[in-house]
This record gives sequence, structure tokens and C-alpha cells, in this order.
Amino acid sequence: MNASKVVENLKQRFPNEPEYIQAVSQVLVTIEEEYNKHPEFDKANLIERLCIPDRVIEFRVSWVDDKGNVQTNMGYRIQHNNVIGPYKGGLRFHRSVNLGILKFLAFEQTFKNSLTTLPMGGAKGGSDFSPRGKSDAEVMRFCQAFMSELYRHIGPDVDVPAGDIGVGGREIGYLFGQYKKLTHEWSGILTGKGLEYGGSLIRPEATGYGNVYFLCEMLKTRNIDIKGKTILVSGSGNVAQYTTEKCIQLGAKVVTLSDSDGYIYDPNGITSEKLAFVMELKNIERGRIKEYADKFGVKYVSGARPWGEKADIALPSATQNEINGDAAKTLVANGIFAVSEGANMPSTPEAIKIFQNAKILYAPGKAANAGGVSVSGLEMSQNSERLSWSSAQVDKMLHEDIMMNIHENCVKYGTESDGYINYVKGANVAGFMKVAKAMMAQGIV
Ligand code: NDP
Ligand code: 2IT
Repeated sequence: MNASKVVENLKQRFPNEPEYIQAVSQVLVTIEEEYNKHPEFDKANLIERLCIPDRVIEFRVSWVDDKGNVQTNMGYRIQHNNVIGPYKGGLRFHRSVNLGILKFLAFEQTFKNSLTTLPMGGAKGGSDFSPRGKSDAEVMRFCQAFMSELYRHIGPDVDVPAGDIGVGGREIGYLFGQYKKLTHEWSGILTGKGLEYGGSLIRPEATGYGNVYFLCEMLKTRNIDIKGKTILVSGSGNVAQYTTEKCIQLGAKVVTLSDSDGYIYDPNGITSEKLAFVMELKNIERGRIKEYADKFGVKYVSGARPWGEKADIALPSATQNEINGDAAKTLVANGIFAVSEGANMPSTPEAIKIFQNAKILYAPGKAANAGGVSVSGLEMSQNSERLSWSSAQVDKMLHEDIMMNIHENCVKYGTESDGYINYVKGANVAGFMKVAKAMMAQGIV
């Protein structure tokens, strides 16, 4: 394989999908060497079959808003690859959603899920519907309309969606209710469900906690303790909230949070009480992060991201391409020594180069944020067993069986001759090899 040729070909075939091309090219350059050690892969044109999704489902969603107007949105499900298990991945509801963004996310998910050690294929879906500013009743009607089409394409052994940006417990509940109504069947069709109806303990916490567990493993390689460190977190949704909670538990100081309007800077650190305010604000009242600054009298910067503030560690937890080259330069110049991605692809290729050239600890999302989908996998297991495990049990599996194992695999495949651990290479090669071997075993299908 010649990685740049493959990418060029995909660019021509899918010219309007820059995020998809970005994700594919990041992976191909790092696996090229390993791939070319296996001439049987190229003979089976494995790379094209792995980059292009198995199936793209695209549909119209029509629903009625509170004023009686008929609204239409687009709905999508990308079933990327199911060689190692049923398609699995979140649903994103955000006005920016388009096919290219979901294709990048489904591609990344395939490698991430391979790394988790659990039997899950890769998928992603969603809609350009934004829950922001919508009433509960509107969100419910939208979710019902969305599921009225999606239900025929998914199933507990076929494809199991979950949450992502704009899809949390409320949306999963409405989606689940409609699936059950349509099929007359209770099954573990979605993960991230409420605890009362088949959800797993620790699923809400899993992505954020998992990222901090991964960060601690990285810090260990340099004998650094997270205790007392100052941390920049972006976002203020599910991932950001539980990242902050775990950092507080471990004695670190989180000084920023953000949303799509701006960021807050709290130099004294976000305490458990202040975090409870954020959770209420974001999950119940659905307000803006600016209200944190108003309530606690700290700095709020409108229309900006938090990367200019001084700290030791950055945990981007909002969205893709939120750290560009300039932001990365600023972070490094300010003395940041670790970046671990809670979000999917938050760093641009330029930013990644800057982190790696500076030899700081840098973990890509597909390794660092794999805790969320991992506990989704554990939720599927519990649903199949008709049992629920304790939070201590799930947390231990997340920490010791999954995140530590992913870290070990990154070290195994990513350690360079000077001892620097290239986590991007490690995660991509480890994730790829498992999928590739399974694809070879299953023939040209
Ligand atoms: P939420 O919807 O709970 O929170 C998203 C947060 O990011 C909000 O604060 C939101 O602000 C902000 N945000 C969203 N889009 C933008 C944007 N374009 N610019 C600036 N800020 C933005 O989502 P999650 O916390 O679940 O997801 C955050 C990231 O983590 C995503 O990249 C997701 O793919 C990734 N992820 C999530 C997992 C999960 O289990 N939930 C698992 C693995 C990765 P606002 O309130 O203004 O919209
Ligand atoms: O990006 C992700 O890994 C998620 N949004 C979670 C997917 C899942 O199936 O739990």
C-alpha cells in the first residue's frame, strides 16, 4: 500500500468529506509500514475495504414542533465494519452533523472498538437536529420520528447505538421507548440506558473516568503523579463532567470548562460543589457555561477556547478539531506536558505534529476515550445475561482490564527507538491488526 495514493483516491471519490479524509489519512500513514509487512493484505485489497464503510443509511426525519410547524432533518447511520462484533457506536444530534463527519467517527470507532478487547464492530449515526433550545416534547417527537426509520436497520446482534454529542440519557430513553413500541420487544438495543431499564452502572462516568485512568498510565511512564496538577478541560457535557469528577477525586485541579459559546477560567479549581452546579446547569436546566462565571465570579471568555490558559495537562472533551496548530504551540510554550483526548479527533494534524515533536505525552481519542464504548460493551453483556453488575465491578473492569490494557498495547506497538511512546502509532497499529486478521479470515464479503 502507498498511503498517500490511497488517500488521494478516496479524496477524489468523496470530495466533500474533509473530516473523513483527515481521519483516514492519519491512520494510514501510521499503519503503512506494518501493513506492507503483510503482502496478503494488499492482495485482498484490504485497505479499501477497511476505509470504505460497509453501508451508509441516510433518511429524512419529519416531526412537528410545538408551534405546529412541520420540520425536516436528515438522519444517518454509518455501519462501518462488523468483523469483530455487531456494529457499535454513538448517535450525534448537532446542527453541524453531516455524512463526512459521521463517516470519520464511524471509521475511528472501528479502531477504537478493536482496541477495547471487547467484541464490537464500528458504527456511528445521528442527525443535523440540535436539541439546543428545543422543549422536552419536541425532543421526544424528534427521537420517535428518528427511531421510526432507524429501527429496521438495528438489533441487539446487528447494530447497537448509544449517545454522543447531543444524545444523553433523555434522548436514549425516548429512542428506546419508540423502538420497543415498534417491535413489541424489550432488547438491549441501545446502551447508555437508565439504570431502571437495563443501563449499566458507571456508563455515564465511563468516558471521562477512562480518559483520566489512561492519562495516569501515561504519567506513570514518566514517574509523574496527577495529584496537584493543573488541568484544562474543554466542553461541559458528559465527558467533560466526569473527567472533572475523576480529576477532583485524584487531587488534581481543573481550571477550565467550555461550551460552544465560550469558556470559564476558575484559578482556584472546580470543586465538587461547583461541579454539581455544572451538572444541574447542563443536564437539567440546559443552560450556558457563562452562568458558572456569573455565579462564582470568575473569568468568562466569549467565543474562545481555553487553550491559552496556563496549566500542566489538557483534556479536550468537546468536539473535533478544537485544538489547531496555533493552540498547540501555545499549550507547549506554556509548559503543558500531557494531552489526552476525551473528544474524538480534537487535535488537527498540525497540532499532533507539534505535540509529538515536543515529545510530550499525547494520547489520541481512539485510545484515551475508549472507556465509554467499553462500558457500553459491558452493558450489552449484562443485558444478555439479564444481570446487573456492581459499580465497583464495572469500574475495576474499565480501569484494570480495559484502559490499562489499551495503554499496554499502545506501548507495545508505539515505542520508538529513542524510547518515546508514539501513542498514535501504537493505537492505530494495535487496533488495525486485529480487524485486519479478522477480515482476512472471513474472506472477500
Ligand atoms: P455532550 O453533548 O454531552 O457535550 C458536548 C460538549 O461539547 C458541550 O459542552 C458542547 O457545548 C460542546 N461542543 C459541542 N460541539 C461544539 C463545538 N462545535 N464547538 C465548541 N463546543 C462544542 O457530548 P459528550 O460529552 O458526550 O461528547 C464530547 C466529545 O466526546 C465528542 O467529541 C464525542 O464524540 C466524544 N466522546 C463521547 C463519548 C460518550 O460516551 N459520550 C465517548 C467517546 C467520545 P454546547 O452545550 O454549547 O453544545
Ligand atoms: O465515540 C464514542 O465512543 C461514543 N460516543 C460512545 C459509543 C458507544 O457505543 O458507547
